[in-house]
Formats: sequence, C-alpha cells, structure tokens
Amino acid sequence: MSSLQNRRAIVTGASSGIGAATARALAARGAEVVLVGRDRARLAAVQAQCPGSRIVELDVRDAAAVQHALGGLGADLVVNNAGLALGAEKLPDGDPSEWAVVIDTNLKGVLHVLHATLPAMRAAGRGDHVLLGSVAGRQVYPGGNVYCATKHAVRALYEAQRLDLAGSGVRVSTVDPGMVETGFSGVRFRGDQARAKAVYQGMTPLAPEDVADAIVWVVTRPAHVNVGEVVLWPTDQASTTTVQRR
Ligand code: NDP
Ligand code: 8X3
Repeated sequence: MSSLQNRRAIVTGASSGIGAATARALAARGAEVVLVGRDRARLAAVQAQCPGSRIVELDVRDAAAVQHALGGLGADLVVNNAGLALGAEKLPDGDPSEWAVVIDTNLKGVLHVLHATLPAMRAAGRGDHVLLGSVAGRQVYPGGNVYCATKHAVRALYEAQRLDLAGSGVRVSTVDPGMVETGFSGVRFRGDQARAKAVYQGMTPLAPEDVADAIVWVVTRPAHVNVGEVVLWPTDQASTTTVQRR
C-alpha cells in the first residue's frame, strides 16, 4: 500500500459519498486528513473512521470562511469535492434559486477552495489539487443543464490551473466519474429516495470507494508525473444517456 505519511490533506464534502470514501482511503495510508463539510454530526461519523483526522465545519460558498479556516493549514493535498445537483427539470421549468445554490457550490465554492489552498502549495513548490469533475463536464444530457454547465466550468478551471501553475511543481488533476451511488441522487431529487434509488435500478454503478481508489492512485505517482484527467465509467454506462439495465 502506498504511503501518504507526512501529507496533510483537505477533503471538502467529506461527510458523505466520494468525499467520505476518499478521506478514509487517505487516512488509511497515513495522511492527516481535514474533513470539511456543513454538518458536524455527519463529519464526526466519518472522523471516527479516519485516524488522526480533524473536522472543519463550513460552507464552501462562504469565501471568507473558506479562506479563514483553510488558508493557513499548509495542506499539500486537496480534494476539492463538495458539490451537488438540484433537480433534473428542463431549463424553462427550473428554479433560479436552486441554480444559484448549484452554481455557488460547484463553481464558486471550488474557486474559493482553490484560492485559499494553492498559495501554500505554490510557495512549497509541491502539492496535489484534485478536482471532482464529472462525465457531466464532458457530455450534457436532458435536464442536466445547470449542473452540466458547472461541471464544464470545473473542467475549464482544471485546464486553467494547469497553465497558471506551470513550473510551480504543483500538480492539478480532474477525476471525472460517471454514475456513483452516493447521497447525490437523493439530494438531486430533494429527498425522494425512491426516485434516487431508481437511478441505479438494474445496473451496477460505481461505488464511492472506486473513485477514492483513483484519487489515491493519482496522488501517489512519482513527483514528475501529473495524472491530468481520469474518467471513470461504470461498465454498464457508455455515455451520460446510454445505460445498460437488466
Ligand atoms: P454526496 O451528496 O454523497 O456528497 C456531497 C458532499 O458535498 C457532502 O459531504 C456534502 O456535505 C458536501 N457539500 C454540499 N454542499 C456543500 C457546501 N455548500 N459546503 C460544504 N460541503 C458541501 O455526493 P457525492 O459524493 O456523489 O458528490 C461528491 C462530488 O462528486 C460532487 O462534486 C459531485 O458533483 C461529484 N460527482 C458525483 C457523481 C455521482 O454520480 N454521485 C458523479 C460525478 C461527480 P454536507 O451536505 O453535509 O455539507
Ligand atoms: C453526476 C453524474 O451523470 O448524474 O455527476 O451527471 S450524472
């Protein structure tokens, strides 16, 4: 097992799904993990599975809170993962107040975390910043409108950071999964668990641990190797709109 001893890792959205699985995987390899999310009780449950970890309770939409809490940590590994979708309506039927939450979290929240944490890595001349993109940042699908737009923006930020940080020694990566069974669909469908479960009916989705595995692989390559983009599909999913169900 690759060691991540002497690494300080920030994982946003660590209270659930991909973030929680990644926090566990990083902690198991010896990283000191900072678990970031909005709900202390949910974070505490993950902390119990992550030896040596600590909790930072904040909302990534709050730029000042992100800067204050994460700016001085000197983390050399960041998994910029907190994100969500709300609804799958066609655009004219959507709710602008929900669009604001999705844009403020998936785009501005990601920017706040980049802005707070990259200076220390740049100063140190090393570090890993992993963005959680999505296949929704590469393809769109009916009803995906605003969520897909934010994930396309994350992809643009990945490319932009590769350029802005060229020569700094800092590695930026985007890990872009297809369907992963997490709390994501429950949030998207506003707590309708039957509708959320139906998303994965008759097919085998990725597990959050599959994505965590990929992230661990990305951040444990030798220093001269920057794994730029990882796209992970369930074998049963050929595109955002083509899913094999039995
Ligand atoms: P979950 O709903 O299981 O987890 C989302 C996490 O984000 C939670 O820990 C939640 O914590 C946190 N979060 C949401 N909003 C905020 C906020 N404003 N401030 C701080 N934390 C926040 O979903 P996933 O694990 O699936 O999603 C993680 C990432 O993976 C997202 O960026 C998502 O877009 C992406 N992704 C997911 C896929 C999937 O099919 N599941 C596929 C491709 C990408 P809390 O609400 O407790 O604050
Ligand atoms: C989440 C995967 O296909 O629901 O990013 O957009 S999808």
